[in-house]
Amino acid sequence: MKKKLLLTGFEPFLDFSMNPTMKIAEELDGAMVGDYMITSRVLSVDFQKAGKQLLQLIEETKPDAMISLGLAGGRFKINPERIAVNVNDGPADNQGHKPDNEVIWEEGADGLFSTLPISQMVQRLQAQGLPAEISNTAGTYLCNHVMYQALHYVRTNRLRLPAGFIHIPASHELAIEHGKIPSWSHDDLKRAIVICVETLSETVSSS
Ligand code: PCA
Repeated sequence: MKKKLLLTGFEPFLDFSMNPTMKIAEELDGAMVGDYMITSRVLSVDFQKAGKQLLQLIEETKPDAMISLGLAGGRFKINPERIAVNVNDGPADNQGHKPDNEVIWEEGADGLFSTLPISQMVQRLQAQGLPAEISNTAGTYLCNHVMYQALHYVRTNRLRLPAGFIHIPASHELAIEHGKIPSWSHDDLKRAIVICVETLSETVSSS
């Protein structure tokens, strides 16, 4: 059965002159992976905008599943995230806003768990030769923000769709410019995301 998957990436931010998640999102837009037709978009690194952009995309595309991607410059593995927390904190975003321990949703839960099959994703990635590990923190910056917004929307609207977040390492291209972070080839990063979507497709259709 053909279903819709909303995939998001992010624009460049801080001292990262490019964002590999942006290229992956652009390249997978319109692709069919497993049972999913992928619609992908790039979100702004802007606390005022990113959540609204995502919620608008959900309402427009009415997806059956959602995966957001973010760059974790400095990490070595593909990291499906376990939990998002109800806080914005960190360096200034692309509009110069620097949140200081702000709550995302006043009445929201402190933390919300990913509803993606994160263990199965890690197992499949490792079996295909790609290093992966569940991460227990998505930080408190834009990636955590977008993950929290998606899961809060799913919960408050009582939806049953799988949703969550995957952090990825830098690409070689970015690491050459940046100089101080580990990296993967773009093809392997993209293959990892395709494997995660295949895993989701198989897990959902067998449940
Ligand atoms: N990574 C950042 C924000 C945008 C991105 O790709 C993060 O980990 O929060």
